[in-house]
Amino acid sequence: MIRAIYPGSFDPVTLGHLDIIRRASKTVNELIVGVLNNGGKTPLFSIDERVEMLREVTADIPNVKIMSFSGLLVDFARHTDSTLVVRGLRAISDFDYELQMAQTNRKMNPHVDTMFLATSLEYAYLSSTTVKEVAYFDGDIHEFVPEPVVEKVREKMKAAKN
Ligand code: COD
Repeated sequence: MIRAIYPGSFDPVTLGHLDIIRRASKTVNELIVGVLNNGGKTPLFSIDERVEMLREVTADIPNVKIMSFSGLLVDFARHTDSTLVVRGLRAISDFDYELQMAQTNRKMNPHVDTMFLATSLEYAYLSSTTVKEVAYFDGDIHEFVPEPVVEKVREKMKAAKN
């Protein structure tokens, strides 16, 4: 039985994240998408909104569970009895940070390993930050985020500008 965590900010969830979730869910028995509740940056969406959006767009994947977490990822792994962390790699620029994080986590909890999935080519450029920037300037984000998320981002941006 392999239970894995796919951790992130998901502010908001993008098609790149969803692609990693779908592919990872096929390689493990259970995949917990762990949404960080105490990141350094102020998120656009609250923790409840991010969890809710992820639940909506993964509702058709039976072995995926969405949870929020605070504090250290290795403690969340211990708490959920998970032995694997899944991360997506888009470009070489992701690599330094990801390697450092994987090694730090392994040092703190040797029972937790990290598995990297290479981004699908069509999403290699995509990040939550890009989505927010395009939406801020009223650009079309249909190609970037799952359909139910499009309107939610637009509404947030409208509210942020007022
Ligand atoms: N294609 C493929 N993968 C993608 C894409 C894409 N287009 N976009 C993003 N991803 C991947 C990212 O590479 C990442 O693996 C994952 O999806 C989530 O991305 P984000 O940006 O939503 O989340 P991050 O990177 O901000 O998440 C950071 C964590 C929350 C995991 C990290 O800060 C953390 O674990 N914090 C808890 C504190 C802790 O334990 N710190 C010690 C670790 S050193």
